[in-house]
Amino acid sequence: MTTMTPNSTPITREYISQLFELPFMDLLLKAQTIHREHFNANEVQISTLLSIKTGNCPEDCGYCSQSGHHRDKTKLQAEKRLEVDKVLAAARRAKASGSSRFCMGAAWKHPSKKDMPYVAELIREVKALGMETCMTLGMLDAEQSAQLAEAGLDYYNHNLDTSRRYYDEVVSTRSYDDRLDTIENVRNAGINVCSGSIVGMGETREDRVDWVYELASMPVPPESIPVNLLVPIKGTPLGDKVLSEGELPVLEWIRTIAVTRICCPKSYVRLSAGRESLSDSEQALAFMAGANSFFYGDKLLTTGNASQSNDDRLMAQLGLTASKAEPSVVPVTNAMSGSRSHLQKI
Ligand code: SAM
Ligand code: DTB
Ligand code: SF4
Repeated sequence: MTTMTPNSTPITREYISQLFELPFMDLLLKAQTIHREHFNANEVQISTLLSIKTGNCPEDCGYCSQSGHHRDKTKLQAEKRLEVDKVLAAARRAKASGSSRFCMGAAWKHPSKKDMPYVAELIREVKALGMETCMTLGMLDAEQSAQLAEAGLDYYNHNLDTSRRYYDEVVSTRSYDDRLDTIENVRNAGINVCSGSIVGMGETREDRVDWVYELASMPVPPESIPVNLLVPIKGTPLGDKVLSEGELPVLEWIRTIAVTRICCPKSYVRLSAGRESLSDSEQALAFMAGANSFFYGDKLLTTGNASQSNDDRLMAQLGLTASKAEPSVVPVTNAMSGSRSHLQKI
């Protein structure tokens, strides 16, 4: 089943490219209108992240502080697997502060056989607290995906990160097809898919078009789509490149969010890495563009996040409320009314 445009034609790269070219206000109105047809526009889903195994990763992702390939320059201190009790204490704190989902990340190429009982225990125990669970542990085969599904995992995060074309500039130790295989294994195991990208790594708009096309043309697009804005980390190849050549304008990241919302209308679109450096107004525009999820808590995996107190104040100012573990979806009849004819030209 291919995702369709509002005119009921299959989504094409040309359509996505035309969306990117729209005047900013038209693009935002279109994204906000589509958002309201599928979601309560004043409700956001909140997740908290925790790194359960930090650093010395065998992969060479050019943006990542945790790659063992860049550790001489990033000086990131590697850590062993976090004890179950410590993970659960963090999950309890996240729940108490309003998060509905707890997302656990590990700096692995893939989980090893001896890691599987550990991650299965974490899934069971975090679920027992009444939270949704998400994990991001690197590549998974079909058997591992089935084991995580059996333990009750709700979401698995595995990003495409960029277009197939730009991919070789980003990572060499795992292929684009490896990533698609993991996503397919997760999907086949019945786990919800969380898959997104990083924008601002030196890729072109055409690369962003191709990445949206990859998602929108999946048999079922991911339920959750993080649109990370690169956190440029000194000592990583892509961080250093962006720090010397200049960062992508924030409005292009917001455009990417809006286009993602339009092309994957039923997915949660998440503001992920990069929020710490953004103003309130930039984040408000990102929500206007159809983002309806974000990471809450002072830390992401290894880098800082927008502070909880700032997020609480911003949510209050915008009138946003946190959705429960089972997010509510507004029926189409409650959606913003008004003519959409001008939005259906492309
Ligand atoms: N090791 C696992 C993997 O890569 O599959 C999971 C953890 S990894 C850190 C999860 C995602 O975080 C990456 O795919 C990437 O999209 C995002 N990420 C990592 N470093 C980032 C950075 N500096 N800026 C923005 N996003 C980043
Ligand atoms: C995702 O797409 N973004 C999150 C989550 N999935 C695991 C990770 C962001 C990491 C930002 C860099 C860091 O903190 O190390
Ligand atoms: Fe390892 Fe994930 Fe970082 Fe890549 S993004 S180096 S796989 S932790």
